[in-house]
Parts: sequence; C-alpha cells; structure tokens
Amino acid sequence: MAEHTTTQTGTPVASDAHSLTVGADGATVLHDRYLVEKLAQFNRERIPERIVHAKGGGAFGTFEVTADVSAYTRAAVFQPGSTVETLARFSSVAGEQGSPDTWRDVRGFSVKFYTTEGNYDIVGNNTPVFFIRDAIKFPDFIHSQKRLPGSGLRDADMQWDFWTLSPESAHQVTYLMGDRGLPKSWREMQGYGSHTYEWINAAGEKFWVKYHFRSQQGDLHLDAETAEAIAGADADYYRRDLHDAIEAGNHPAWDLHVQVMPYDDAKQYRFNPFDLTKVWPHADYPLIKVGTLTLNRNPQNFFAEIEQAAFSPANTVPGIAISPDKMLMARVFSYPDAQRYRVGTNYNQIPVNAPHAASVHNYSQDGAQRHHYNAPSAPVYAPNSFGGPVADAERAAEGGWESDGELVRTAYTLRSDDSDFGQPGTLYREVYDDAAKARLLTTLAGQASAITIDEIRERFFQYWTNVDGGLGTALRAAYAAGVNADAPQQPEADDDDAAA
Ligand code: HDE
Repeated sequence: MAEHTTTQTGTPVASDAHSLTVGADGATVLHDRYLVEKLAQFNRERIPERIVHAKGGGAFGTFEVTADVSAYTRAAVFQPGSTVETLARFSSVAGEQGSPDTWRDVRGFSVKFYTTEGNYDIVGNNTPVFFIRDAIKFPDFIHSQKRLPGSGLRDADMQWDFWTLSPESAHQVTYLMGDRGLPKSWREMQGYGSHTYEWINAAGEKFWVKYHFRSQQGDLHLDAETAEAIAGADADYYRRDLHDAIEAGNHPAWDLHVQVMPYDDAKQYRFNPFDLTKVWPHADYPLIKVGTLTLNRNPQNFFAEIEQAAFSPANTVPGIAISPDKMLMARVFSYPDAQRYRVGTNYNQIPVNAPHAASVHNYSQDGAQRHHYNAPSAPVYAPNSFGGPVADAERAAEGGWESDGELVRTAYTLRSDDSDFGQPGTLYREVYDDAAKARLLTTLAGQASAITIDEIRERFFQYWTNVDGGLGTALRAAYAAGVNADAPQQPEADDDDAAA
C-alpha cells in the first residue's frame, strides 16, 4: 500500500492534481498551503553549482591498504590492514552543469576517505600538474576559460591569451591538448593528488609525498571526433558509464601509489618540489604502492550525496598535512569557503560530509540548519572546568616546516632545473608516442584556427615552439596548410587563356 502524500511537515494532503479554488471555476485561494509549499519548494531545489567542476558524478566504495607505508605516515587510514569507506567524485573543470561530459577538459578526481580519525580528502585531477603555481591567478585563469562578459560565449582568443602570457601553464596544457583531455571514461583514467603533501610517521619524522591513483581499467582515451559525436548524443556519457558499470557489478578500481621524498631532499632538489606545475621523475622517487580504491555503490540520491558533497584539501587527518605549495595553502581556505556559500554553514553536518567512522567534539554551535548539537550540560567554551573536549597536539600529529624571511610578493626562488618548458617538452618527446604526437598536432592546428588575433596566434606558435622546436615548426606548417586549404580557390586558368 503506497504511503499517503503529506506536506513537508507531515500533514496528509487532499490532492496533487487540484488547487483549492472558489467553486470549480473560481479564483485560486492564497491559503492553499500545499499549492504554495509545492511551488515555493520547487523554486528552491537548486543550490549554486560549483564555480569550477560543476558537472560531475560519483560513487561510494572502499579503500583497502595492501602494503605497509607506516614508516612514512601514522595516518590510520594508511596503516596495514586498514579498510575504510570512501566516496569519489569525478568532474570536468570548465563546463557548467549540463555541459557535455566529453568536451576536452581536465577531469577532477576527488576521494573522501571516511577514516576513524575524521574524513580525509584527496582533491585532485586526472593530470599530475596544474596550469598555474600561485593561487592569486586562479580566478583570472578560470575567467579566461569560461565565457566572454558580453556575448556569454567561450573564446579561444581569451584562453590562449592567458595561457601564452602564463608560460607556467605549458605542462598542464600539453596534457590537456593531448589524450588526457579526452578520457574514454572516468573509470579509464588516472588520478593524482597533484600537489606535494606532507606525511608524518609515528616517530614524528616528516616526508614529502605525491599521490598516484593508477586505474586498473587502463588509461584510455577517446579520439576527438568520437568525443565530439558523443557530446552531441549524450551529455552525461561518463556519468552514465560509471553508474551503469557499478549497477552491473563491474566495480572500477584504482591502485594508490605514493612517491616519497625525504624531508631534507626538498631543500636542495634541482627544482622546487612544491611547484604544482612540475612532476617528480619516477627515477628520482619511484612509486610505492599503498592500497586499492574500489567503487561499488551508486548514490541513492544524486543531489543529496553528490551535488552536496564537499571535498576539501583542508580535510587532513593526523599524519597527513599540507606542504608549502602556494596553491595548496590557498585551497585550504577556498574550498570550505565555497562550500559554506554553496551548501550552507553546517554543510559538514549533512550525512555525506559528516564523519562516518569518527565523532565530532568541539565548541562550534548554532548556524543555519544546525541539527546536531551537544548535550545541554556540555560547556560551550574552552578552557572550562566541566569536562568539555580538550585539544591534543600529540593526537592531532599536525605537520609543518621551517620558514622565515620578510614578507614579499614574488615567484618561487629559481633553482637550477626550473623552467616552464622543460617538462612539457619531455612529456611531448618521451611520453607521447607518434600517434599521440599526431593527435596533439591536429588538435593544436584546430586551436590555432580558432584564434582570431594575430598577436595571440604568434605567441601561440612561440609557446609550442618553446615546448618543442619540431612541434612548433610542424604547427606553423599545419596552420598555413589549413589556411591555404580554406583560401577561396583561384579559378583554374583555361588552356585557351594561357594560349591568348
Ligand atoms: Fe579547485 N576548486 N581550486 N582545483 N577543484 C573547487 O571548491 C580552487 C585546483 C578541484 O568534486 C571549488 O567546492 C582554487 C587544483 C576539484 O566537489 C573551489 C584553486 C586542483 C574540484 C576551488 C584551485 C583542483 C575543485 C569549487 C587555486 C587539482 C571539485 C567548488 C589554488 C589538484 C571537487 C568547491 C568536487 C573545486 C578552488 C585549483 C581540483 C572554487 C582557489 C590545483 C577536483 O573552491
């Protein structure tokens, strides 16, 4: 027997088909509380979408430690034998809600670990680096990738003006314009924490680490034509793929590895190891396996559990800390700020964001929609004489680093191997095979054609020449050929004319 329909306050309702009117044909009355409630509730079903990574999807699962990395971290989540519940969300960066999953873009790769020491979030991408290395440029970068203020249209001139004036972007853009920009599915792409993080072991020793989620499904991609066709046919292609795979019992998994750098290595490493535009060569710091992330449960309610999910680099746990990476430090502010705005003051009380294997004890109180609160006898301040919770630096096992110097606004101190085009060139020459190089050239030639301002296009050619001289030359030629091919063809001179 179906339940009776009720109002939001549980009162049975008379009809979902007829408003309350004066006579069958008369005026609708304002005091039809159910009509008013239904319409008002409907108007408030949307919350602000994420200003970046708005389009995405996710699923729940588990993370199981399969190795022993306790020499590097005391974090309970990464101890031998640990298995914790997780939530993962995958996303596109620039596209708004409803945009096609298969537009060329970097993909978000976020994992929330519901650990016994509180929730731990790794909020990364499917690429190991990022476009910029100072957070103060982030709003400008995103503005350049989104829409022109007048027409509301995306614009290649704007995109390439920013990128060619920000050479630090070259590594990430080489990934973006390559195969990583068109993953075959969220299941078939790699994940990275991207930043350098700090691990602290039980003895208080510190290490620097980078996270790598290696897909057991392979790192596969779509070709541009297929991606474009899918974008027109099914905007939710990736979301559907993940949902249907899990429904079918086909549970995607990723093996989590870390690169570990001894604390003191950072001081004299040949480039700044906290520079988010760079990777650490695996030859210097090889991958060490930690465990396996498996996604095996679809959300019961997409809005409640995925749209409202709040992933944040600020969510660290004992034995794991942030590093002096300017981008990471700024993200620690930005994500909770965005989530307070998007979801509400008490967003961490929503089940998907609340700890599932730890309990909350602190002196925060009130705020909109608070529904968890302390016992009436609990003190609301610290210090107190009434047995309220007590902070414990030892249990918190927070990391840190030495730092001094006057306050300045400047780039990172240059080191011997700091260059904006070295690693992108290595990626192009040594990682992209001939087919991948050819696909990149075709993509870039298309990008060149979309640029309408000559000065920007010339900087574009120089940018790619800085990545690799041969690529720059081939790109100029491909563009010229395309321009010539598009030029209106001169009518063939008739033989008669020639004879005249
Ligand atoms: Fe984000 N980013 N970001 N980002 N980001 C957000 O937080 C921000 C950066 C990433 O599935 C926002 O809750 C700043 C790097 C993912 O819910 C926002 C900077 C990396 C997601 C925000 C960066 C990311 C976000 C928007 C420059 C990869 C989606 C909504 C320092 C390492 C997470 C929100 C999810 C979301 C700020 C750069 C990845 C606006 C200020 C670098 C995967 O707060």
